[in-house]
Amino acid sequence: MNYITQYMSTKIKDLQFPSLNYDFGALEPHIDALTMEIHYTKHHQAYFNNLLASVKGTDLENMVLEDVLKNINNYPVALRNNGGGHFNHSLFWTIMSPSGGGKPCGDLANAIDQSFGSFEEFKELFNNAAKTRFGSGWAWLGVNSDNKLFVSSTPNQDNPLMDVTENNGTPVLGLDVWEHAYYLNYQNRRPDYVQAFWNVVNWEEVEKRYLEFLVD
Ligand code: MN3
Repeated sequence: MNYITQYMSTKIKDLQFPSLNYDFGALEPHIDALTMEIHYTKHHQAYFNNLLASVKGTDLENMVLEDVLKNINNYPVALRNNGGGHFNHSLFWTIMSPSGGGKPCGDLANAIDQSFGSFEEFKELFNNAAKTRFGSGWAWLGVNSDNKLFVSSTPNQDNPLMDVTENNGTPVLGLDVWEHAYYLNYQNRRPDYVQAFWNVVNWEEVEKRYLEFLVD
């Protein structure tokens, strides 16, 4: 079952920790192997474990994570942090690939041009969102309920699904700008990490998500 379908229908208690479809070193030199290993096996695993622990034995374990995130204001903060953390990282691993980079094509490329003027203008907006997010958080490309693309950033493990965010919609591309995502290789140079990210973006996966989340 792919990631998207899994989150649309799976109860939190039945969620599986996702597999990584490439080696830890596969994204080098853009993202180094040790960062990937620690990020995936320690940080993401901890969000996942804490998510399951926080709902265990409660009615919440029978909820679908996406529904919880969309109404996160009604739920305990542990779900916002760990449910968001699990969702965000699960997306993050899939929208990167050793054979990534380049430009989007097809319907997504057209939508980006229509929404932002050009791919370059979109990248500049996204880069700014990633670079100016103060402290820990994420930059996003999302699609809203009017099928419009938007660029945003969120603090901590929030994401555009959450009712607490300003730009509400479904994320189709996300960049983790927590220091744990880049500090070993880039230290304080977040802009260099943001720039390098474009070399590993899996545009096929981003477009798949974009098409799947368009509202009829
Ligand atoms: Mn992270």
